[in-house]
Amino acid sequence: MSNVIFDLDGTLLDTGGIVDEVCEEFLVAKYGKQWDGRNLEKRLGKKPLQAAAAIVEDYELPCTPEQFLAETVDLVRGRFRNAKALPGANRLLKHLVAHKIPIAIGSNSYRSFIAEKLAPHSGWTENFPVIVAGDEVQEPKPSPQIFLEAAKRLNATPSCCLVIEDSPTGITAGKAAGMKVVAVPSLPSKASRHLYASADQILSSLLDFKPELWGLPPFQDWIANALPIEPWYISGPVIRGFGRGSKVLGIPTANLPTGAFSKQLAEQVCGIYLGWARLSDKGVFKMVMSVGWNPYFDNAEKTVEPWLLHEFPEDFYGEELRLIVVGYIRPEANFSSLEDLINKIHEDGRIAKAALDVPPYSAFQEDKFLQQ
Ligand code: ADP
Ligand code: RBF
Ligand code: MG
Repeated sequence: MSNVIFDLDGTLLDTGGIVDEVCEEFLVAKYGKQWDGRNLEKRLGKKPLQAAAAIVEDYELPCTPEQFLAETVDLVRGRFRNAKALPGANRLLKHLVAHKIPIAIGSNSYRSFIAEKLAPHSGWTENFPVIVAGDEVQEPKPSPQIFLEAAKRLNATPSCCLVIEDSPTGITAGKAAGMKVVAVPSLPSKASRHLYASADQILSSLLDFKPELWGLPPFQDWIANALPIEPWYISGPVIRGFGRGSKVLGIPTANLPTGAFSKQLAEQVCGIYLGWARLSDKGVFKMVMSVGWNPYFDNAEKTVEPWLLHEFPEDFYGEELRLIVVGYIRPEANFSSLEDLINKIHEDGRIAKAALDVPPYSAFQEDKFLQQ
């Protein structure tokens, strides 16, 4: 594989959050209706007018899709600059550019929108000389036209192109173009997994992308079996969790209420992380943490559950816990037995313990946030 074609929205950029924000505000203000983000699959990877039609239908709005789009498009557009790069996007782009791998964007969005979305991100406009937009081809995804045109402009044969996509529509398009396709699904839940079945690989996020599987140069940025990340900081009182950490697994996890940092949490990839914990006046401890939905137990909400790598004589419900999360270990997984899950968590614990002794992870033990 010598070329990579990226979808933009939901793959490199978190624009879904912006659409949600605008729809939430607009539906209440204009129609007194409550946005709940339902039926994302009808909008994901679609052209703007198709997405608008889905919303008009789903919320029974007394307007045409054209009117809805006309009234909301500038609101959404005004917020493009707030769209954040998805976790792992900058890391992957920098890597491919450094190794001179030709890259392109193939998106159903309009050309002018794409330019505005790329602009705030350092290096993105310059690094994508090839962009094929929905308004530059006759048929948008799921037709292969966008990706075939991108290959043409890259001077590449389709079989030498890898597509990275978050939407089922885009996966269909990439396969129809005769390309390899890696999916990073934006649609959550097991229920939508079958929509991604034709992808060559399904990843939880770009953090798990392994270039060498596709004939591309490998990453060399893992340190001590973990990937250093932009640190994130959260805190709160320890609350009761699902009551199974110690009882079922023999591994206690100190649950935190997520309300105070729900937006921050929504942006984080589900997975296993390492970092440092300050517990009330008891001290600073190493920790390994699960972030997500615990697929093995099929929870209904996204939680954070740190296991402090220290023996405590007693429970500490209600005490204040502050966490700095500094490295990523692996995606959340499902397991065929409880024993396999427990073994994996112990392995995560060993990785965290060792990694936190070395830079860059070790330095955060001294972070001001953890001082009393
Ligand atoms: P819950 O489901 O209520 O979170 P757990 O069985 O997961 O219950 O136990 C977690 C509780 O155990 C924590 O809230 C904390 O009070 C206590 N605890 C004791 N040792 C530890 C540890 N090393 N790491 C995390 N929590 C611990
Ligand atoms: N649950 C899962 O369903 N899949 C996992 O891959 C997973 N990994 C974990 C890793 C660590 C380090 C910890 C502390 C927990 C993990 N769990 C995982 C969460 C576990 O299911 C949870 O702590 C218990 O359900 C108690 O709430
Ligand atoms: Mg717990």
